[in-house]
Amino acid sequence: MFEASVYSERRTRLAHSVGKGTILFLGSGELPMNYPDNWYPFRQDSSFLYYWGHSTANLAALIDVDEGRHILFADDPTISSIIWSGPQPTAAALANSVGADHAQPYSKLPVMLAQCVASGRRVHFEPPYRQDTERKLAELLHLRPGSASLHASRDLVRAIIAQRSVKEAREIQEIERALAVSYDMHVAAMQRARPGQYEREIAGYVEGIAIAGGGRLAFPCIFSKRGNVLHNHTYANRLEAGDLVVHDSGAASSMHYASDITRTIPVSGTFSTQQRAIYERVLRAQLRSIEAIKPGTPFKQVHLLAARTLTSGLMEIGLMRGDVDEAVAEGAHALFFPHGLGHMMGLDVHDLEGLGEDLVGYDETAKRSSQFGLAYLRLGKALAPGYVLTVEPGCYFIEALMDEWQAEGRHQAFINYQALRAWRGLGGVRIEDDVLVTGHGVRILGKPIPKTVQEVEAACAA
Ligand SMILES: [Mn+2]
Repeated sequence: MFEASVYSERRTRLAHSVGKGTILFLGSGELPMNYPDNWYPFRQDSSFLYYWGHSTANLAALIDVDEGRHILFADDPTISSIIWSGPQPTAAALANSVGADHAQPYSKLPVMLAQCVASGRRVHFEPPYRQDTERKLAELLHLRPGSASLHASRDLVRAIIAQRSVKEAREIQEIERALAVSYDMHVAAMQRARPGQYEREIAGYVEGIAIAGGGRLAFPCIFSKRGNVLHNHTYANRLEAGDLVVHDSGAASSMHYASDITRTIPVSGTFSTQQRAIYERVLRAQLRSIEAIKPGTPFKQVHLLAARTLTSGLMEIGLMRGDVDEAVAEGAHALFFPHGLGHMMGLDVHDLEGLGEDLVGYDETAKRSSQFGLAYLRLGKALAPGYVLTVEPGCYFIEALMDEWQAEGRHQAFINYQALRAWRGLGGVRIEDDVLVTGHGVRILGKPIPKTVQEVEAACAA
């Protein structure tokens, strides 16, 4: 954890932005997986982590904005919880270590909330994304079951997004700690992906590195030779010579900051001519996009630059044709690159997305498009110093999509369906790094992970 003043200063700033009323934070509880006492791995709510630090279940907290009081609700450990889970801090110690004014037993929370409501003060809370939190909110605030999201505070949501989007130096350090582990995960995967190995063997090894690094995976790993299935979470395939594997994984730091890296690995250890042709074009799109990042530039513009770079690359090898700008304006490139260029990253791998994807990624500087492909762009708005985001262009050969578009004769002016036949089965290529928007431009975070054709092949050979 950071020192106590970090949390109390963050809360003071938040209270100032929200202005008046009471801000309620509900920490996460344990969630049963298959019977009551067998739980999913615990993950604290990210705003709770940001403002109150503690990663223990069943905590809640209030900021009384009007009185300037910060109260943590927690129960002292019972003897049975100590028997099963070991020594634990008292509620007072928990409150003290995050600079709260005092601790109250959890049972006092409904009483204090009732007082706020009775005195006509607004209780601000974030929209819940878990059913248990939603139910608890409804109970505490006497809301109709299922309606808590409708009563969530826009003022609070906006204030949290504004604050958490701009990363502090200490947060960048945490993200780079996570990236140091991701470096090991990705280099190890390059060294181990060999013909005869199963995807699950590498995926399991990679997850082990994340755990050994002191955290966990920031999200379920993708390790698949069917990289053209964008969120492929199965690891059943046997790797064969000539396969191309998309490996998208990232460690979380011990303080739960995410990292999110993708590399594409040739199982043979060297790229085939076709694989290399696609790989180099995706890499060019990724490098140009990163170069274009600076404060004030809408990320939607950077996404479109990536799309144009990829499109002109695909024109070089005869898969696309016509005018690059027109092809991208019409959305023809989305056959190959149907997803967005990147997203915010922080405590959440898709940072803050629980507060509303459009509220995080869009504003008056960029509206979400409804065009196929561009519509999936999670971040479109102008970038600001302190933002951390991913840059992850890709190129995929998605059989069902190619068949559907060809049958419809879609974008025939820009796509050479005839030539495309020879590329079926290549799978996909994605290359992803995490970057920080600085005062003037951009910095790629973490130690450089092998990325050029030469670097990846050298890492595979090691
Ligand atoms: Mn990502």
